Parts: sequence; structure tokens; C-alpha cells
Amino acid sequence: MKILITGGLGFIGSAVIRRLIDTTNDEILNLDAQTYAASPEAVAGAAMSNRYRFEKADITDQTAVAQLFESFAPDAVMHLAAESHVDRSIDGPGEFIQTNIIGTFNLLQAARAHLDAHPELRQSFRFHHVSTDEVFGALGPDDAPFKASTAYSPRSPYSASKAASDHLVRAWGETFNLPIVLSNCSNNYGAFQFPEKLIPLTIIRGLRGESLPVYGTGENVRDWLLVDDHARALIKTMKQGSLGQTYLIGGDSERTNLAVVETICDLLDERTGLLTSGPRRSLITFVADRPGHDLRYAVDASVTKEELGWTPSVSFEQGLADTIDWYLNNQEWWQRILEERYSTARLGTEPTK
Ligand code: NAD
Ligand code: TDX
Repeated sequence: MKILITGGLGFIGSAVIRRLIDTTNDEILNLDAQTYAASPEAVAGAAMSNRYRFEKADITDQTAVAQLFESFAPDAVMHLAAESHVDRSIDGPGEFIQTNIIGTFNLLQAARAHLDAHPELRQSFRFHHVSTDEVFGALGPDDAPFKASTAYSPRSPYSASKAASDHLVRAWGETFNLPIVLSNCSNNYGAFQFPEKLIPLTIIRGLRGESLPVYGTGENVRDWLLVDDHARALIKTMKQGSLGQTYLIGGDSERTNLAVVETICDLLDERTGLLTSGPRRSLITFVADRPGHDLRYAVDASVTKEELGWTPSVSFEQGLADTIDWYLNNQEWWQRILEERYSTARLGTEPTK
């Protein structure tokens, strides 16, 4: 297959590309604008393959997107490019509207034009939109996990922009017969995750003996999935998913934020020894809550498991331990980010735009 992947220099997109290059004969065109979140190092191995091509382009640029569809003539699109950090969507929602909504609109229009020009592709073509469980809003402590039929109720600028893009994709499927499939996944963690997100932020700050910010009381719950398990599920969704379906993907690993941070502290203590001040748990600092902080996310991934024959490969505890080892062994990667473009300072407290 010829697969156009957007956002392939990002955390999840790069994991998808590594897996596709390693395990299939597919050809990849990686379309990425190389924002602050991009990490070319994450596809350095894949880039050595003659089945991989990179184009620096912005999905908000309709002309550039249309030209890339024409020149590559994809059999499928996996659309991951997005502004992805909730805290940044509080500080500056404009980029989220542009990339996540307008960018998705441009891709949908380009896919329509592509199929009009190549009607023979219509039967096999797929436009796969990669989305988040945050579109469904917040669960109470005793609520059943989200299902594909759960009503949308986004509450942050990020999740509202992803909900809007989900709706656009479905509308293009219904109205223009675009062959679409969607997936909504819970929180990912693993190698090459940008240090703004909870798990890498805590690992890096913990290693450096810095305070570990926990928003509010730390009782908020997220469901965690290793990025490589998500990448496997995404490839199955794109290749085997039924037309028009939404697949929920999750790790069956709900944890409170406080429990996640405490576990990271203990694993770092085990690996690198205690700080001179003692165990790292003493670095935990409760800070002002995130505005509009969703209490809990959890997904029911049973349909995805049954239909696509997918299941997570590791427990959260094992995946987290492996991830900590990865950050210990790849300090150059994150140290360069800290020097060049992100200091690990708090984001998302003061709306400015
Ligand atoms: P990320 O922030 O790590 O990477 C995003 C990538 O998109 C970057 O390489 C960036 O350069 C690129 N990009 C951003 N704006 C662009 C634009 N205008 N044009 C072209 N490229 C652009 O994100 P991620 O964590 O890998 O998430 C990928 C997708 O998965 C997103 O759509 C996100 O909503 C979704 N998702 C993420 C998670 C998670 O836990 N990280 C969970 C569920 C769903
Ligand atoms: O310093 C922190 N302290 C803290 O308590 C940070 C950065 C976060 N948190 C909390 C907020 C959340 O409850 O930890 C939880 C996880 O936060 P993030 O890593 O920012 O992720 P989240 O907001 O849950 O969203 C993530 O998962 C779903 C991704 O960023 C999204 O792209 C994805 O859709």
C-alpha cells in the first residue's frame, strides 16, 4: 500500500511509521510541518528505507496538501497531525482551530478530489482519522467507560477541536461517500513522547531532582496505553476496519495521576538511587488545577479487540518501567529539547489569546 501519514514526526505517528517500515512492504509519505513537537530522530531508522519519503508541509496549506495527494497518489491516509497538548490549547487555542479543524478539512477535500480523479481506488481507499477519547468528555468515578455510541461532550479547546474534526470526517463519509474510519484512543505513553506530557515530564524532572507538579488533588484518572500498542491497533484499524466505523482503543489501565507519579518516583529511586534529600516522592507538589480539568477517562475497547483481533501487549507497570529505561538511555534526545524549545515550565494556567 501507499500510505500518506500526517504528523509522522510526532510521538504516535513516528511509532506507526517505524512499525510499518519494519513489518510491511508499504510505502510511506510522511507529511509533517515540523512544529515544536516534531522529532526527526524518531524516524531516523525508517528514513533509511527507500519506502519512506518525507515532505515538510503544513496541512493548513490547501495547495500543498492537494499537490502531495496528486504526486503520491495514496491508497490510504492515516491522519495524525494535530496540536495535541491540552495545556497549550488553554494558552493559545488558535493553533488548535487551524491545524485540527481547518487542516482536517483540507485533507478531506484533497481526498475527495483524489478519488474523483482515481475512481478505481474508491473501493479500497481509506481515510483514517486518529482521534482521542477526550471528545466524550469527563466520566464520574462510577460511570461505565466510553463506547463508540457515547455522546460527544468535549470540554477543552483541544478536545473540542478534535471533536469538530471527528464530525467533519463523518460528514464527509455520509455526504460525499468518502471511505472513512475513525479511532479514539486513551492516553499514550512511551518512547519519544514530548516532555510536556505528564509521564515524560515526571521522569525528566524526577531524574533532575526537581519538584513534580500534580494538578489539583491528583485524583484525576486517565487510562494508559503504550504507544507501540496503539500503533499496532492503528495499522489494524486502517487495514481491516469496517467502513464508517469508530474503533475505541485503550489499555484497560486506569490510574490516578498521583499513583502514576508515585510509581515513577519509586522506579527512578530503584534505578538511580535515592536523592541526597531522600525518596523522590518528597518532590511531589500539588499545584493549581488545570482549568476545566476532566476528572476521568476510560474506554471500552471490547469491539476493537473482537473485530480487529487486537489486545495490549504489556501491563502498564511493565510498559512504564521500560519507558523509564528508554528516557534514561536517551538523555541526549530530551536534553536537546530542553535546551532548544521547552524548559518543562508549567503551561496552561493563564489564557492569553
Ligand atoms: P504530537 O504532538 O507528538 O505530534 C504531532 C505531529 O503533528 C508533530 O510532528 C507536528 O509537527 C505535526 N503537526 C502539527 N501541526 C501540523 C500541521 N499544521 N501540519 C502538519 N503537521 C503538523 O502528537 P501525538 O501525541 O503523536 O498525537 C498524534 C495524534 O493522536 C493526534 O491527532 C492526537 O490528537 C491523537 N491522540 C493522541 C494521544 C496521546 O496520548 N498523545 C491519545 C489519543 C489520540
Ligand atoms: O505536570 C502535569 N501535572 C499533572 O497533574 C501535567 C503535564 C499533567 N498533569 C495531569 C493532567 C491530566 O489529568 O496529568 C494528566 C495527563 O496530562 P497530559 O499528559 O497533559 O495528558 P491529557 O491532558 O490527559 O491528554 C493526553 O491524552 C489524550 C494527550 O495530551 C492528548 O493528546 C490525548 O488526546
